[in-house]
Amino acid sequence: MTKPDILQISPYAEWDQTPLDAAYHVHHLSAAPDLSEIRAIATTGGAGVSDAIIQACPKLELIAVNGVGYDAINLGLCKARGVSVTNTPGVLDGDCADLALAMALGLSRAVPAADAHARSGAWEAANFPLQRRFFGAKAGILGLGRIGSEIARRLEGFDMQIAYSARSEKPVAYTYIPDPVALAAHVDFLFVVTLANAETRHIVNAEVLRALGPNGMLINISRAANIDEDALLTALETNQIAGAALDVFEGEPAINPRFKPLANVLLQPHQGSATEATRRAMGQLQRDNLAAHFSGQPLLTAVTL
Ligand code: 8YV
Repeated sequence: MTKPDILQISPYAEWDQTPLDAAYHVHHLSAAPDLSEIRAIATTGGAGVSDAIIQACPKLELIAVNGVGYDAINLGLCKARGVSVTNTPGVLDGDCADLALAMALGLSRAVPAADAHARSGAWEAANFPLQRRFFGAKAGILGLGRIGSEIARRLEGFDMQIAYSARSEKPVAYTYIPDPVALAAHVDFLFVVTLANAETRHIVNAEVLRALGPNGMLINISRAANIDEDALLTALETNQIAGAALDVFEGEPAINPRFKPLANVLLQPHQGSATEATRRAMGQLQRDNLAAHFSGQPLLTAVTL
């Protein structure tokens, strides 16, 4: 049987590349391939696929994303072209939640700066300043989906008082505060976990940041577009909020240089799902979706178009 032609957008680890090469005739975007026979595209959440590439593949049937986020893909265009989209939900929730907690704890207790204090010998001259207590505080979760729920479950172990916003109230014991401004005003730590789309663009704006206030800390492990980054930088520079821990940035991997001198930020290079175990599971789910498609089975994790 001839292998289906697929287009790969960005490089993969060997454990993903080897099985992909075994099952498909893989064309790499970096090699300026002929796109006329491409039936599926394999990409990542960050890289997505441009409209131009989708348009240039006349036989395209499926875009399989290695990632839970599909905001870098034009779903309207896919729908119009009859192209299915799959992502990899579920398998990365635990790692993303772990990192959100690590970032919140690291920010509130200034772990990176304290490490530098011990490492540099500054401790010999002065004790490290006292920091902010995390356990027992009020936490807000903007977007109580799969990852948000895993964060909340972990926060219960820290005796946090948990509130959340979501499109509708959920059968959970946490306080439902749908309005982002009211949620921010209510909490000490605001976790941004919502998926990114036109509705959520800049959902965390200057008003939300003002409501979070000078004792409030922001943690973003979702997408940069959910926050008005310029407003956030101003809020951080003027101590309008106490601090921010960020895993995602506008224009990443380049980040706005205004972040670099700030002492009240903790910065991560988009690490939410970045453990080997989770990346292997994501790759497997992506290939399972491709295999389901090419064997005429229902897709395992299709995105609703
Ligand atoms: C990675 C992500 O950027 O799942 C997502 O949406 O942002 C991340 O897990 C990437 O997609 C890994 O391939």
